[in-house]
Amino acid sequence: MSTLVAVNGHASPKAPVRSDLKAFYEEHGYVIVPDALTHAEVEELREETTRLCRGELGEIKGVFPAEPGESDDDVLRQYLCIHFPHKLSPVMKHYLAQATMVDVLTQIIGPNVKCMQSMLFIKAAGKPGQAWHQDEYFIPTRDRSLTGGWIAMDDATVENGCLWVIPGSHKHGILWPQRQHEDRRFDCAGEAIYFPYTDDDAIPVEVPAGAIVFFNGYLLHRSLPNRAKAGYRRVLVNHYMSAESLLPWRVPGEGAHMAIADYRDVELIAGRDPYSWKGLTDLAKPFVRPSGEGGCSKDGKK
Ligand SMILES: O=C(O)CCC(=O)C(=O)O
Repeated sequence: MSTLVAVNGHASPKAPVRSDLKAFYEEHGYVIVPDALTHAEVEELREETTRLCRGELGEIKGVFPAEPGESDDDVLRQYLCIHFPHKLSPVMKHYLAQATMVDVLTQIIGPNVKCMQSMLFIKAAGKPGQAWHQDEYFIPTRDRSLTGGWIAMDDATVENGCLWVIPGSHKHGILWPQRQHEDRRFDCAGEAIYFPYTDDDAIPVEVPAGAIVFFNGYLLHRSLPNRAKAGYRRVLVNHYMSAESLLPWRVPGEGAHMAIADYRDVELIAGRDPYSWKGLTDLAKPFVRPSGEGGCSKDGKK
């Protein structure tokens, strides 16, 4: 059984031993696997992050190719988060199906697992976090199997804007409404409201670089701004689901029939794809998420 330890005054469950992973995840809605990546693997991801932000791997909407003399720090500080980095980077694509990732996902989702999204957070000192939300609000699976795999590329701490979660909040199986907010601590993404918890129910998920945090698509989570004086809180977070479920998300065309709508720009990372007969489509293009530093527009897109 897992024990409770204090993290900055908050009760935070310790990483469970491997055989407890699934039970812990089902109870709390998240689980931490420390040391999932080696130092060399973390370094590889950091270097690839810099290459992506310098525009060296190809076009990303919102990224301006770096000038030859521009320092890596000056480049990295410009971007909060890049969506779909795996579409340009073979390295990021490789980590969608990293060994520990696949091992844990097949325990908590099932034998057949697909990935539909990656997001690369750079989050330099001073950059905002993301308000309370549930990932299934944005990415609807039909069987509630959505799972985030959050790979820490730096030690994530309360000071530099680690993830915060409300343990057990996934169990309601309810998608809470969202509204636009004007809270400058957070980026332009919406904020969940009307859920039966307060900030006091949340715990910080402080993890060392190389850890992976797995979390359920119905779990309420957020991150606060990076309040460190310097440095980054870099994370590659990928989203996964069972390959048995259709994915009515980003489906092109007016009047798509939602009962059979199925986004097919996915990567199978374990097992088999029961819908392989449909083939795959290359739809997603990498883009920079609005940080909200200059304010957000009404549609949340700045
Ligand atoms: O890491 C963060 O700052 C936010 C990540 C997040 O909310 C998510 O992956 O859904």
